[in-house]
Amino acid sequence: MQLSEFFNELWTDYIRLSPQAESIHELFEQVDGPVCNDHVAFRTFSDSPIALDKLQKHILSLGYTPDEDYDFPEKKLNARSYVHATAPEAPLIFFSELRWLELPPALRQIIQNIIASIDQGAAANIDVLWRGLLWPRIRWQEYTLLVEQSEYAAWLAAHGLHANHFTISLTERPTINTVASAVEQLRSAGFRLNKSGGLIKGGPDTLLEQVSTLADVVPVRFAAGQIHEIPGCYYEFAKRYPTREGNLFRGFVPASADKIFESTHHAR
Ligand code: OOG
Ligand code: NI
Repeated sequence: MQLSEFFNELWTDYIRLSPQAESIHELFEQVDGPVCNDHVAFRTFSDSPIALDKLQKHILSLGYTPDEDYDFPEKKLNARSYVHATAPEAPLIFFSELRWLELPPALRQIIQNIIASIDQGAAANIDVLWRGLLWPRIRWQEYTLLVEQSEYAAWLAAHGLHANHFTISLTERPTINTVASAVEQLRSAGFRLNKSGGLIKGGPDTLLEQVSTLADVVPVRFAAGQIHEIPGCYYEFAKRYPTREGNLFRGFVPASADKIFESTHHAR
């Protein structure tokens, strides 16, 4: 599959869970011209037919190479970033997976049931990355149980596989070229931002400066025909700084990422 086709498929799927992204994209293009993506991110379950080691082949087939591995002990996540081997302008990819075996027994049981219903061949085709649910809709009560201890688990169990955010690169934009100016644009247009750990994550010292919206709240169907409004997907904005060698930093910053994950948390 062509890179452009891949990102088009992801975007079409993503904006259904984050209608705000379409408006924001349009706003940024009106002010400042075409948008470049810094990265997109995915979430999945470890130890399953859709674990990262089963899905990675699709990322590699697009020409990406693994760059760095990350660990988020509190959220019980592994993550890996990917850079494109030959197209430096291609967005980076950030892929995390939940180490669900480390969750308390009641939650583990819910996820075990989900995973047991995933087809063994579910990861065969690349479209698995935007297929959404690969299991029957969970019950609302299961969702609320998951949310209490792992917002990530609840999000993934309710939505399935999607790009959970796109990220507008601010690095080379003509005018909205700082995170502060992006914040100003977003705030005056009335979008709610993720303030967990502080509004702006990182800066020149970490070589990556980020801000993200709070996920749109979208109606989702649960088992027994119940519909509830829960956080869907969000939009991120990132500025990268050059390393001492003079190349733009291509990594992620664990302390910042830990808080960016919370863009899909329920408002408390
Ligand atoms: C990924 C959060 C981390 C970043 O840029 O640090 C991240 C997620 O929400 O799945 O994207
Ligand atoms: Ni991100």
